[in-house]
Amino acid sequence: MSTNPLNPSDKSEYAKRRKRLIKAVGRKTAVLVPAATELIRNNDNPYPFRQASDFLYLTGLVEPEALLVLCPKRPEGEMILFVAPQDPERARWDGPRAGLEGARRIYGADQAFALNEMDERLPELLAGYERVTLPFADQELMLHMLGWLDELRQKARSGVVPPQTLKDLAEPLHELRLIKSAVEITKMRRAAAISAEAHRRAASAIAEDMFEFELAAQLQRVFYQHHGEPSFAPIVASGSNACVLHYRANESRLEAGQLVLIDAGAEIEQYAGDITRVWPVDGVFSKPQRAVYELVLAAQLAAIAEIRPGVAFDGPHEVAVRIIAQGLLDLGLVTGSLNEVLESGSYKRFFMHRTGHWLGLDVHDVGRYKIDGAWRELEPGMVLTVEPGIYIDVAEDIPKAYRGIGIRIEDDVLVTPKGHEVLTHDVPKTVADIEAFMGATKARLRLDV
Ligand SMILES: [Mn+2]
Repeated sequence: MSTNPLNPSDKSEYAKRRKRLIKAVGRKTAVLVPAATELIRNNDNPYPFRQASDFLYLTGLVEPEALLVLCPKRPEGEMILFVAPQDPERARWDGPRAGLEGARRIYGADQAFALNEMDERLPELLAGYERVTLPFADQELMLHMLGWLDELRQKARSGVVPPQTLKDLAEPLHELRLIKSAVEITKMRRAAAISAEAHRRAASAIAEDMFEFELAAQLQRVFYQHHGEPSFAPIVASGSNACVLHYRANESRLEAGQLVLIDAGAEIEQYAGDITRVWPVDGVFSKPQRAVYELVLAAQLAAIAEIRPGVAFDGPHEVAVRIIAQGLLDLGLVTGSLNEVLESGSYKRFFMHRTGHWLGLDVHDVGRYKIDGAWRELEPGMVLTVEPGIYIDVAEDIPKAYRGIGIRIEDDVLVTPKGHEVLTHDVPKTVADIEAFMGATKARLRLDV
């Protein structure tokens, strides 16, 4: 558990976010945001703790067993934290906690209470608010909420009016999280740069007969050396394993003549990077591999070029689909006219996912993609991935040369006021750059022996 104090600029950033949330939900609304609970991996042994992104976004506190309560206009202060009190006995085993004093001093709570006082104190905190906004997805908190409302209803006779409406926290909060602040963009640039460094390191280690998990280890070494961790389980997929979109076994051997697809990213200060690159095990693409690679790359570059404020979220995907559909026709993998391929969706046999997703505290970050049924427009401060792919199954009707080729190319892109910025630019991507990078690596390895 991290006990790092917040630096002063972060402290005011969290205060700003809480203010914005209060503004979004209205001053007659109380807000409840729970921390994540610790999960047991196996007997007595917890998973590494990861704070709930919503709670983290509003507090910076990385501890389980906590609840943030925002009570706008309350004379004693708007921000209340329920936390685990300091406990010397538990600190002996698990390290110190912020405690009630730390909740106030470090995290800026106006008042702090022990978490086990929650049931006793919540009804009085909520009394007088018209609405309560809380995560509907949290069943345990919802059950508590019903209990608190019940208690308030019983007191209603004595003139206290309980809140009449419950609203889901996800919508207002996730809209805020979708637009990244300057502080967040700085962190995301670092997550992107460290993710890129990890990909370069893994690529430089690629050699015939290596296991996929050995490459995963190269990636993770870089993440952990920067005090980060993987933002999701790394995918290292050689040969036709690359056609399994979420391949995680990572236990095949790399063979000469194959490609190896690596989809991995660092989580740094809780912000995710997410990069995919494809490398030839020998350092050189074969002609069919190169043809498919160039096609995906053309689609990816064109999709990135689409990104600017005012473009629909789907715009980059549509551009990528068109290029890939035409390319599949040129390769003879689909038949008909371009319009027929697009309308029938026959390209989806080889390109079956969307071109990207939001990126932030969560690798598949929050925020709606559509508003009232229509794709929303991109705005400055949004961060999304651009990751078209082609996955050619091993089947009788596929020319032998193309069977089992799986290619995805992914970068993280910030929408800027004038266009976009590719955060993950620092990994080779063109065929020439990849072959030069791997050639240089192999030359260096030859010198080593
Ligand atoms: Mn991704």
